[in-house]
Amino acid sequence: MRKKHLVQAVLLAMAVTAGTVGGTAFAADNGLYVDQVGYLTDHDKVAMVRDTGADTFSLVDAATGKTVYQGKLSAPRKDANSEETLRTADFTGFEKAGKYRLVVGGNSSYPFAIGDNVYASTSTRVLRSYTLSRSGTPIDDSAVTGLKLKGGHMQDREASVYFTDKVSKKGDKVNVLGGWYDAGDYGKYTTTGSLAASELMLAYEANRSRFTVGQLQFPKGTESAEHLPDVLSEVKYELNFLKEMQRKDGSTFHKVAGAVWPGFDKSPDTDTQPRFLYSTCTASTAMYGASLAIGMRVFGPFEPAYAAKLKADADKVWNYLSKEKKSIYRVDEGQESGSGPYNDTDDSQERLWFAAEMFRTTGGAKYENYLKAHAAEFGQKPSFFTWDNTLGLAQYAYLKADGGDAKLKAKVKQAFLSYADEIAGKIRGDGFHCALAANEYTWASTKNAMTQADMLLMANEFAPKKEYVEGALAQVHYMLGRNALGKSFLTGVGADYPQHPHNRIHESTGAYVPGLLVGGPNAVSGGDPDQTAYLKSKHVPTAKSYLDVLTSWSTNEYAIDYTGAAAYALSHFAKPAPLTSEQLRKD
Ligand SMILES: [Ca+2]
Repeated sequence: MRKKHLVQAVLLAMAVTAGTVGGTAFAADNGLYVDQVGYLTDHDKVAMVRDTGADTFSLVDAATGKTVYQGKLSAPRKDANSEETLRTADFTGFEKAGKYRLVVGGNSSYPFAIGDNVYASTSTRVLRSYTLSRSGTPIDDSAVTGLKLKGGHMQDREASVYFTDKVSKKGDKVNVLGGWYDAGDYGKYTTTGSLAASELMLAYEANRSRFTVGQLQFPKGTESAEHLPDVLSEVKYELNFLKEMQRKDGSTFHKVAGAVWPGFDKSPDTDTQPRFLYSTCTASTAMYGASLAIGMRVFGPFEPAYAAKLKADADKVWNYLSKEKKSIYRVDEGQESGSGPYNDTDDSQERLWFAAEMFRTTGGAKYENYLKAHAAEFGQKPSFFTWDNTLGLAQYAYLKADGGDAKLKAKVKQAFLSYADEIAGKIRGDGFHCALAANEYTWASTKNAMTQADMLLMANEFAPKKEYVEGALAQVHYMLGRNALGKSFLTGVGADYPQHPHNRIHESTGAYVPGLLVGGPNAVSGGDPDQTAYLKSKHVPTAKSYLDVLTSWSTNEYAIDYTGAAAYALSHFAKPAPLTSEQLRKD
């Protein structure tokens, strides 16, 4: 969503829609679309096939080529968003664990696994990507990715406030060291930082058994606590940074970044430009409050004193927002010259989220009173949650809370489930079983799909339905290559994954960080110059509006909140497993 500016003339003259990767002899787009990681036993197992008239398929053992299963393809169906005519190959009945390829006519798919835990390394790589995005600390991941940093943006110890108001003075120095880099740039934002930390904590809360100590194989010297599941050590690193962003009155700074976009040759170590604290925003402050409320619950059993500190900061947020009732998004000239705006000028959904999380955590009447006072908005059908609209998360928190007003709960539940059923309907109607409607192929479309997966899994907690779980898993398949491009949108995962993600750490260090979710197809012209030119150059089907080029930040950049949406869904389907460095590197 952030508007980025092209600062470097690194225009790659490549217009790659389906690159060939990994030395495989199999064409990237031969019309066979599989999840390039694999399929789970006891779940639907479906691949899509471009219609060529063939009406049978087989599965062959990837090592021996021996046929292990044969079946009939479905009748052909036209798919609107990809403009392909597709058949489905359904091998749900084949449950033998192993590595296979799909064969139709003379064509053979990428290999994929069938098993009861095929996403273990994918899920771990996704979680590890946060560790490798840490700012303000040395990183030595020579055992896995080779990423080595002395410590990025150590100047954040003395970031300068960019504006003057009642609380801060322009030029004040504040220590905001640490936290995660947001995306392909080196900004750190309260908005997405709070959301991503929350996504990981909610994933932990929903599936605690999926998170263990030692799971992330932290790089040498990484700050972590042995009594915490690794994911909570990772989240704590971000919460400790967000705490530094909170001001005396309970509000937060909106972001810390440089005044110019760093070049692609700048690593976190060598981008030594001064950094500034820009803006304050009630929506991002409320999101910070929500992350504190969740933190109180998940850290409480391990570290009661830490949870109490989170509570004290959450109280400060509550008091601030109680006094400051208007939605504030402060704008000073020049604040967007080297970072994205994340401009949310309607904080109503974020205030609801904060209140609902506080009610879930504490049961305090004042929090529910806030929800009741805003019942009309709170009871609306949500959309998939985003950094600028967290209504869905607010509703989920309230529905998970003990007690509460039966009437309001029924209304909220009905709203949430009506949206879940709408998602399920879209999946049934899509040729690739993707949840995205045509108008949802926007900037960060893969995140839009994964967030809908998350909301199906959330709905499944109140109203268990096989269709919700299989619909969520279908979005994992979409993300990992079962899509019109035959492309995995998760870096380093699958057979054909992004080769040139918009990522300054990659470009400046030569290391490749796996497990980052890139934005994917964006059919809305104007996202970035490459994407705009591509869409103008010829007719591009909606579901194929993607470029694997460095400078297409509106299709090929990752962000911590995109990856968080993927982490949530994957943690439902993946169990921890002992993994080698090789398994954590790349497929
Ligand atoms: Ca909002």
